[in-house]
Amino acid sequence: MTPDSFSDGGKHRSSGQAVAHAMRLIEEGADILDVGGESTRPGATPVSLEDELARVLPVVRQLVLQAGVPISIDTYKPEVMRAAIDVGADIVNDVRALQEQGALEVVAASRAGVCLMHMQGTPQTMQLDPQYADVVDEVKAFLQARMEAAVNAGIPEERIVLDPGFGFGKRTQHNVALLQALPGLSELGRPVLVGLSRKSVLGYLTGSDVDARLHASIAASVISAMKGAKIIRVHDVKATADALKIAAAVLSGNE
Ligand code: 7PM
Repeated sequence: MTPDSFSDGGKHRSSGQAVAHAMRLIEEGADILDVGGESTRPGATPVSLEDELARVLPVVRQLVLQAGVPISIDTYKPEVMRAAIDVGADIVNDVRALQEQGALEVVAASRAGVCLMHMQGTPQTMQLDPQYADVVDEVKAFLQARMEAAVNAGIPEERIVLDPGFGFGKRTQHNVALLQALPGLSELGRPVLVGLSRKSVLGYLTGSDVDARLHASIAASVISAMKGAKIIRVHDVKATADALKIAAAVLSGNE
């Protein structure tokens, strides 16, 4: 629901259009819908609380009634989390891993699930000069620490999923290292979520522009699944769902 959403370009800006698109994604095989009102694109300008609420709440409200799949709210603002949960959102997807003041408490006071994501820096500056001694160790330690903070705040471990945050303060080498090391993240004991769909790292590796990254995105989804990811966040649902059926067939009896 952002005018500058990097890969869908704000194509679904009116609530009606967004709901129609969401219903199509479900027909294509989406198991969860993630609704966001502030772009996390590198360098994107922040959105006011009022604008974000006005963008996402009508859509969340309608999808809760209509979608028949869990609805996730993509926000780092505790006020947006609470409002979305109040109208029926099931999951909080937070690129700041509940580090905003009051965010842990909002989720703890609800029955919502939460995705805790790693990011180095902020969306405004994260891609300027990402630096790690060991990206895999640092991401894993961060996710473990945030999971502990969440559990200490009263969020049961069973409600948490973990995400290395591909593209969020990472160079190609860091993204590739994290994908290679994905099985190690599952050792933290919670499902791992991966979002690589159409991202720049795929552009660097293929030379393809954002609107021509479907094949690279499919490859990334299949590799992620084979390396243990349980939730894959994508834009191209039908193609990904087909590809993941092959991965699932290979994985069955093997986990
Ligand atoms: C640059 C980085 C441009 C990221 C656009 C994006 C994720 C997410 C997004 C993710 C979780 C995009 C994004 N990516 N939430 N939100 N994990 N949990 O591709 O990887 O839509 S925004």
